[in-house]
Order: sequence, then C-alpha cells, then structure tokens
Amino acid sequence: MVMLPRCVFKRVLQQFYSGHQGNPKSLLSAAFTALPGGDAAAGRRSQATIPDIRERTLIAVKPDGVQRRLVGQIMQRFEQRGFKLVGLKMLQVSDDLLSQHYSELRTKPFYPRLLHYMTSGPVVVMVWEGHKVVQTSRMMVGHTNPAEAQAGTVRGDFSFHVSRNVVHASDSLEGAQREIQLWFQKKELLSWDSCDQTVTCEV
Ligand code: IDP
Ligand code: MG
Repeated sequence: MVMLPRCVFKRVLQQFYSGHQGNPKSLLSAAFTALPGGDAAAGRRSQATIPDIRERTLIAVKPDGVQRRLVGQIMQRFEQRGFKLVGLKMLQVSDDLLSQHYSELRTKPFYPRLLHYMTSGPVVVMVWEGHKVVQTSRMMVGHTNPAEAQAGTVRGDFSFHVSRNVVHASDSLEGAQREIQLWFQKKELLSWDSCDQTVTCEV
C-alpha cells in the first residue's frame, strides 16, 4: 500500500471533490495528480534532474550570537531561503565536544582562545536540510574573517572580527555528516514533509 504524506493526502481529497466525478477511477487520477509535481511533472520526469533535497548541514549560533540575541534573525535566513529545520537545541558546550569538533585546529595558535570563546556561554545548534544546503549555507554565512565577508552574509552583516564571527557552518558534505553525528543523536533529528516543497523545487 502506498503511504501518502498528510499534505499530499489533503490535495488528493481536494482534487477528488473538485472537478473529479467521484468514481474510484477519478480518485486514482486525483491521487496521481496530487503527487509532488503532478501529472505534468511526471511526464517530464525522465528528462528532469530531480534535486537531492535531503542533504543536511550543521549550523551553530556561537556564544556571541546568542548573547547578542541574533538567533531568530539567523534562523529566519535559513527558513526564508527555503531550507527545512530538522534538528535544534541549545547547550553549554563541553571542552571534549569542542576539541572533537575543531580537531583540525588543535595546533593553531588561536586554539586556546577559540576554546574559551566557544565555551563562554550557550550555543544554539541546528541541522538544516535541503538541496545543496552545505554549499549554500557556507555562502550565506560568509568568509571566516568577517572583515572579508560580503555584506548580505551573516558574518558580513553581524560581525567584524574573526575571533567573534557569530556562526558556524559545516564546510563539506563529509564534514557535515561528521559534525551532525557529533552534536546530535539520531532520535533528535526529525524527518518531516513540508507542504511547500513542491513549490520551492520540482521533486
Ligand atoms: P570556518 O568557521 O569559516 O569554517 P575555520 O577555519 O574552520 O573557519 O575556523 C573555525 C573557527 O576558528 C572560525 O570560525 C573562528 O571562530 C576561529 N578562527 C579561525 N581563524 C582564526 C584566527 O585567525 N583567529 C581567531 N580565531 C580564528
Ligand atoms: Mg570550518
């Protein structure tokens, strides 16, 4: 039996009661039309490239961002871009977690200060899902050094020094997978259907 997401099921019923005649055949046709993209898209599907909308990345609002009440504005940017929030929590980070997260930077001269900064207060950490979300969110976050970050990026709009750059974003698919596993347990991540996904891209 085919399980339809609730939003698709609703569209099936809407189409069945409006315009379709009410026999079993038209219910089937309504179901087909209501599936993401509808029958027109199904006709084109063999040629179209279906985007991978399940890619995930880790974004964290660092302690300076939380202190400055920037959490809402930062989250809003990801929502308005069309990405889907699948994990969210606020925590005081341990030295142990941070040393694993920033394991590549352990030998850098600024590492002790980075550790101090990142444990100076709570962080808000999130997992966002969507097409090319890793690459896109790096662009949205901007250059590591806010002095070089473009206006319109989070760092370019909210910070001016590399030691307080407000936000973290995974820098690759592999990095994202590693960081998501490090910060979140499987049960803390939710898979859910957003009803706008047939509007934001062809799926
Ligand atoms: P990223 O956050 O853009 O991925 P990384 O090179 O991975 O940049 O560095 C991780 C974090 O370490 C930066 O976001 C920043 O908080 C801190 N950091 C990097 N370079 C410096 C530096 O030269 N001085 C102080 N802190 C730095
Ligand atoms: Mg990095």
